[in-house]
Order: sequence, then C-alpha cells, then structure tokens
Amino acid sequence: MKDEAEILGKIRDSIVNLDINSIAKLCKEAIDSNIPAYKVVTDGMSRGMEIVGKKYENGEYFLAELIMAGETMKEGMKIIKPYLKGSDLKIAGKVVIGTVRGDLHDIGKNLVVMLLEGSGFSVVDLGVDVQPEKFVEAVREHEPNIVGMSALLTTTMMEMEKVISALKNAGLRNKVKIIVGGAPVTREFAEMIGADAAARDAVEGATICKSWMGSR
Ligand code: B12
Repeated sequence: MKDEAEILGKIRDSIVNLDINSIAKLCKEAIDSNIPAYKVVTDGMSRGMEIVGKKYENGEYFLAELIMAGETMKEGMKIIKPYLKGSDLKIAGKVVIGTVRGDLHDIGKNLVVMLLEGSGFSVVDLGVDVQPEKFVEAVREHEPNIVGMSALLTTTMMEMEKVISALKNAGLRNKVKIIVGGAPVTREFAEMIGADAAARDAVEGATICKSWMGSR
C-alpha cells in the first residue's frame, strides 16, 4: 500500500495540472488503499482547487484552466461520491444556492456547489438569474439549513438584500442561515444586508457552512 500522503499529493497535483485522464485512476487507488473518501476530497482535490484558485488570482491560470480544473474534480467525484456515504463525512445539511437576478456568472457558484457536495452537503442549485420569489419557493419546498447567493456584478449585489427581504416577508428568514459570495461581496456588505456570513472563496464558504452544521 502506498503512502497516504503520496497518493493524496498526486490527486492534488492532478487537479493543479488539469490532468483529467489520471484523476479517476488515482481516486480508485486511494479508495483501494483505504484512504477515507472525505480525505480524498478535503486533503486531495480541494487542496488542488485552492492552488488552482491562487494561480488564477496570480494571472498564471485563466478561465479555461479554472473550468478544466472543475471538470477534473468532477471526474474524481464520480469515483469518490459513492464512498462518501457512511464515511466520516456525514451528510452535513442542505443548501439552496443560486446566482441572483440579473447575474449570469456561475463559475464561482459552481465551484461552491462542488465543494459543498464534496463536503457532504445536499445541494439544490437554482442556477443563474434567480428571482427572489424563486429562492423563497425553494426554501419552502426543500427546507434547507442554508441559503447561498452569488453575485459578481456591483449592480446585482443589491438583489441579495431583496432575497433576504422576501424571505423575511414569507416568515422564512429565521429558519435558514444565509451566506453570500462573489468577487464584490464583503463581510461588511453581508452584515449591512442582514446575511449571516460572506465568504471570499469556495473553500471558506464550505468551511463556514460546515461550522454552522457543527461538523468539521
Ligand atoms: C467569466 C466572466 C464572465 C462570463 C461568465 C460566464 C459564467 N458562466 O460564469 C460572461 C462572459 C458571461 C460575463 C458576462 C458579463 N460580465 Co463578467 N466576468 C467574468 C470574469 C472574467 C470571471 C468571473 C469568474 O468566473 N471568476 C472565477 C470564479 C471562480 O471566481 P468568483 O466568481 O469570484 O467565485 C469565487 C468567490 O467569489 C466565491 N463565491 C462566488 N459566489 C459565491 C457564493 C457563495 C454562497 C459563496 C460562499 C462563495 C462564492 O467562491 C468562488 C470560488 O472560490 C470576471 C472578472 C474577474 N476577474 O472576476 C468578469 C466580471 C465579473 N464581469 C464583469 C462584467 C461587467 C460583465 C458584463 C456586464 C459584461 C458586458 N458588458 O456584457 C456581463 C454581465 C452578464 C450578466 N448579466 O451577468 C465585471 C463586473 C464589474 C463589476 N464590478 O460589476 C468583471 C469584474 C470584469 C471587469 N473587470 O470588468 N462575464
């Protein structure tokens, strides 16, 4: 059996190197070596995604690489997902998430969805350009623990406040935690509109959601 750290390192690197052809084989190797599935996600693939995010911020990677990294992680998740059930990664809770009305950016949101699912959350993804009423309907129907909203435009950020108002009017605000994200969104802004938290990236977002559910 190979060293756990070595295999996890290779999985991390295959995400960083966008090596979509080797990730499935490495994930199988990890499972065969009795590495817990959640570790393959948290200490392997998620680490890789963090590095990819940094490379993107540094201008070393561009959007094509980000998307490819996401696709590579998806290939890995296909192998890992069946093993996540019953592993230490408990079904953490339910999240309803969407990009707010008027905003079509979804690359960041999709990364958040991927990490939340990888962290054991069940996620209802409402997609992009989501009307406040649609968030309300989804909260009523799915009874999530958490609502996540994404906005990439300064012009659509204020839609988040409208969603929170709509949830208040429907008597649902106190039944959910609300997390917001997207490049222009700050902690101060979140506080101002009455959200519970803002996350600067998907990793921090998933960590906050996990902490709300009392898991790691
Ligand atoms: C890709 C892109 C597009 C694509 C979107 C494709 C898609 N499917 O998403 C297209 C070409 C469609 C597009 C269109 C437009 N875009 Co654009 N776009 C971008 C670009 C280059 C990258 C955004 C991105 O995907 N980043 C990568 C992801 C991974 O990062 P992220 O979204 O920030 O997400 C991370 C965190 O913010 C956080 N996060 C995000 N959401 C959430 C949610 C939760 C709950 C949590 C916890 C965390 C979280 O986690 C993510 C992962 O770590 C940015 C520039 C930039 N550098 O950001 C401009 C940018 C956002 N766009 C911009 C503009 C102006 C537009 C257009 C208006 C352009 C036009 N004139 O038509 C249109 C608007 C369309 C619309 N109605 O939405 C501006 C916004 C300026 C502003 N301050 O408002 C930017 C900043 C470019 C610029 N410098 O001018 N765009």
